[in-house]
Amino acid sequence: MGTPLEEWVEDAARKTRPKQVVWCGGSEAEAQQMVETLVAEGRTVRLNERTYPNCILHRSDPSDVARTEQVTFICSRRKEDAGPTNNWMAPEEAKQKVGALFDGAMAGRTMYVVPYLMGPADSSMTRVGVEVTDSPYVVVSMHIMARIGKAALERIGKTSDFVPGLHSLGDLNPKRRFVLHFPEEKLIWSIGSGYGGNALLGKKCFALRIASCMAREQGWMAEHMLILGLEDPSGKVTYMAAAFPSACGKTNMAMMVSTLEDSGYRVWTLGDDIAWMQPGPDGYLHAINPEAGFFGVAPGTNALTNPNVMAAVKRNTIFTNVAMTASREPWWEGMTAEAPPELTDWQGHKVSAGAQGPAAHPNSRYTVPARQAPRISSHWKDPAGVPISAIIFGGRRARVAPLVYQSLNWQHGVFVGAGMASETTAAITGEVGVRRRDPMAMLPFCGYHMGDYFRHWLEMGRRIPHPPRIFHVNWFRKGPNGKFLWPGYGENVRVLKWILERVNGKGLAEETPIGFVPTPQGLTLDGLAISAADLKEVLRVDAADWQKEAEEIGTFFNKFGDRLPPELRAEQAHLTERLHLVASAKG
Ligand code: SAT
Ligand code: MN
Repeated sequence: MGTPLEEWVEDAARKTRPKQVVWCGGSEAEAQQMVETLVAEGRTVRLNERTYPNCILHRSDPSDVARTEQVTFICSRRKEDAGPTNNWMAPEEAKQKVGALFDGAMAGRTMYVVPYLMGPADSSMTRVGVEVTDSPYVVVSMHIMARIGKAALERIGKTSDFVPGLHSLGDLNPKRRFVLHFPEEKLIWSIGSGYGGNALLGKKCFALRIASCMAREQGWMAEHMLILGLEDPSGKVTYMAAAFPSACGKTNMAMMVSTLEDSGYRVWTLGDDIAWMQPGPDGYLHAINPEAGFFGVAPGTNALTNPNVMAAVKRNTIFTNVAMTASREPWWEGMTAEAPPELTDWQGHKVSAGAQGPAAHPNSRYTVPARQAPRISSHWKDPAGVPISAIIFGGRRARVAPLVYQSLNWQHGVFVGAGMASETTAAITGEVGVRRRDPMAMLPFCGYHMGDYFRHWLEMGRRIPHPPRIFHVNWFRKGPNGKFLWPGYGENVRVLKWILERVNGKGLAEETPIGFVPTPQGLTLDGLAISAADLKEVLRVDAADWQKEAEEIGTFFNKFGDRLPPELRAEQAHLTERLHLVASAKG
């Protein structure tokens, strides 16, 4: 009898029948070996070794370029435990149907066994996973995104205390693509895709969907949040976690180059996508970044919008589905004002100037080690995590939501997060720009009934003696001319500065029906070219718009039936009441 891990790996091999099984230790030599394999497969090229040392460009199958939510399932025993926002499949049915696809799926291929840690090796908040996969691209990506090898194996030892994830490319046919989560067993099965969150099982599948279930059982939180530190002129760093849907700028925000550096406000990077948080002995909510790398959206990134990202991706980086210049450098829309004269597009075709459509896929990505972020915080691997003073929710909203507002208290903050909405992006397969409710940016990632998830949030608030203050931001509001009202990127530090002041009981604000909104004087605006009219508009709370918003949130809440915590229904009623009062005072 082997250990539970050995037995599970043997089982996986018996089912998928690979020609060989290779255990991955995470060494640099192994990574290089995998790159050789990838290059030989023909969809991967090495980039310019002089300007982009140790960087590769991988071109995915054209039908496999983003997460596919419609084939992502929560396979809980009872349907109602998956809730109304998840696709559900009965575990037995899932194992039969998708198990058949796994039969012999790795025939002729190598099965790689990737043991990995989510979190620093010495943290009590860290958890372990093992992914078996037949994709060398997944292995090289996991090398960057997680901590692989010995430390993970040591932690597992003879126990069964790991989250197993079985992954195969299958035949890459979208019709035979499934991403399955078994929350009771803490097991992941994914087949038919090699892209991002569908295939790097440590990321959304484990660190969010499965971890959200563990967190609820064990009294912590697994959230779709970046983590950053804002240093003030005294040198003190205040930590914040922010939840935005995919491709709304989390990586850019976490790696922001503050435009207020000269006056002593600097942003330190800790994480760009996922935060695991637990109350610490000091009574604060502490956060770790379970990942070790960033999987960021490339298009739009440039030396002006985010010099830190541009510097970070200059070496040891995997680019996926970006374009390539004649000198074998990566390129994407928005990187330079004009496209280079000769380009190879994301599918490997030569394109000439004026060609139709983008040369880089809109969801093209860079995968970069976190340690390469120029402003990586010295605490990013702190086993105790960092104390979080502010939680920030945000989305893409062309209208309605002001630049920033602060919730009245934790319960109201949970309501703000639960009612969040955003316009969809290229990070998921489907139509772009459609507004959808995306509570806490967890709609596609919560592994259980979202009504229970809201309840868990309320419960956590009661258990944290010094809970973070909760805010909402919107960098994407547009004026009547369709232009963004706020410059965004490094200028967003001005909003963070106000948040910092509010956390410290300062910061000028007006109390509105939706919460505290900065007064125009409350924001530090020196050096910023924004007209008084635009500023007013970006901060405006329109009672009529918000009445509609409140109504829509109410309708959305109906989905959750009697699992919706009554506190949230009450918050929605209070908001409606406050809006009514303001409207009638004006009317
Ligand atoms: O593909 S991922 O899920 O890793 C990226 C995202 O959609 O947030
Ligand atoms: Mn994400």
